[in-house]
Amino acid sequence: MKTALTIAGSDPTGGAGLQADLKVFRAHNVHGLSVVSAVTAQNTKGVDSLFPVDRETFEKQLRILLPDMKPDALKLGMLYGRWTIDIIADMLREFSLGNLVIDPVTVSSSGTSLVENGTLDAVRDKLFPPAKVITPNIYEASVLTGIMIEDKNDMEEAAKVLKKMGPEVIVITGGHLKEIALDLYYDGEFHYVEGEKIRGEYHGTGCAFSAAVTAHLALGHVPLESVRRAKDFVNDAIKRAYHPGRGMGLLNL
Ligand code: PXL
Repeated sequence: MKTALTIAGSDPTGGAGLQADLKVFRAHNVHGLSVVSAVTAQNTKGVDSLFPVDRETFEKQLRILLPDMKPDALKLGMLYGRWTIDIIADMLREFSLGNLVIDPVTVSSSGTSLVENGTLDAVRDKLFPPAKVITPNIYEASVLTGIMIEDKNDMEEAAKVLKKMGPEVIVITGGHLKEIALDLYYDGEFHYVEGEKIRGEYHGTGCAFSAAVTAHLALGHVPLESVRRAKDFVNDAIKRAYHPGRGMGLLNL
């Protein structure tokens, strides 16, 4: 069986974070590994608080796991603190890890900031160069590039700027842009990946999408195929979403 690793925060609702990632890996018949970067206290109404793990706890999880199991692909979700970036960059080199997917998480679906100031800059400088695919949403792409994305042209401009930062493939997800229901895929050429625009507020769509891309890369698919299949997977999970809590809906992963 292929393996995929998620380095991410814990979300007790099971809707986002490493819990969602593991479900997505399982749904693709990929064995999931998980290293926790932070623990959140949240419910379907929003994030109450977050508790980053300390440096030793973070580093030790990777240092003990990776000599034993080398993941076929890995994804980075919520990362708290610049030092986590240095540790990850070292591990990528030391264990020759490829198929790196980065979901540059900034805020929760309910609007709470999930990163410390400066973390995203460090992700951009140190982890974008070795990344295979990055999956910012429109808001995250705007923050990373300084381009206010309001239409398709802005999205393409931002993708070009992001590509210069080093990743092989840029996917800007359009879920947060009103008129456009398409995700932009850019690897030097533009492709639009279709998806229906589904109304409603769902928690964890970004996590599920990047985890599905990671699972497909682990299975050996090329990035464009991985992204197309991931999009279909997430759309299907949204259509079958449920409301187990009193707040946002959760994807049926
Ligand atoms: O969707 C971004 C995200 C990532 N990781 C964790 C989260 C959230 C959103 O709430 O809780 C742990």
